[in-house]
Amino acid sequence: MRIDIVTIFPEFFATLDVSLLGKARQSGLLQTHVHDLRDVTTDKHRTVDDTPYGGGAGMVMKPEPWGDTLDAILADPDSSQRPVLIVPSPAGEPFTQVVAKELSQEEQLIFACGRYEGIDQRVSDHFATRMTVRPISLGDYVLNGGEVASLAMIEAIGRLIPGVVGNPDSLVEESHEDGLLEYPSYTKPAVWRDLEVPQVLLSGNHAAIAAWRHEQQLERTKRIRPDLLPE
Ligand code: JDE
Repeated sequence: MRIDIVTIFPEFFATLDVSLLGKARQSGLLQTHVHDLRDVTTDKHRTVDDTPYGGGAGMVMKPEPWGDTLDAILADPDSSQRPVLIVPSPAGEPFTQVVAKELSQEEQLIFACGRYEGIDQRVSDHFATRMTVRPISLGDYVLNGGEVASLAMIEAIGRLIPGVVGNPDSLVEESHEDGLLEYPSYTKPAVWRDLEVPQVLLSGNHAAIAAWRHEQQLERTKRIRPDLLPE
């Protein structure tokens, strides 16, 4: 998979060198390209924003630097035929494990990291003819820019690329595919600060352990995320 990131803060993406995704990049399973939006500006102040038409607070990102940067990415002979343009935004569709799985099967993703109050709408409108544009929200809160949201999505997507996670079993168990929250996990020692590991986990009875874990998942989901349960 190829991932392009367009941002005015390329330093945020230095962390792509570490951990699992760093290994995926070293092994060639993942290529990442970070583009500084200000590199295509020509004025002394390297301006990327301006005041909103119609008035209102804050600034809006100008369309020209986005157009020039995205044109250059599409013109790269290694770019795919129709990449997916992901625009992190509180106004996007919710990011879920299902969305991560879909995106992990794409050849090329481009993350457009907006700052200020957002990006001139015509950038999405124009590139929708040349890419699949998906505004995506990490959750119902406002960040200062799309960078941190992009990093979270890249991590969730990157670990689903075949070969990136060492043990595929760990993907199946955590996959949220049953739509329930995870069961609680324990490891050694069996007693820590007077707290004991639940006896059933030490019993060796695999059916009883599976039943207990499922019960724990249901109880947690009912208590913390009742919206995930069917009627
Ligand atoms: C992504 N969940 C939240 C923020 C924004 C007022 C202030 C700022 C592309 O347009 C954007 C992007 C962002 C940054 O992303 C997030 C986010 N998932 O905040 C604004 C909108 N209204 C606009």
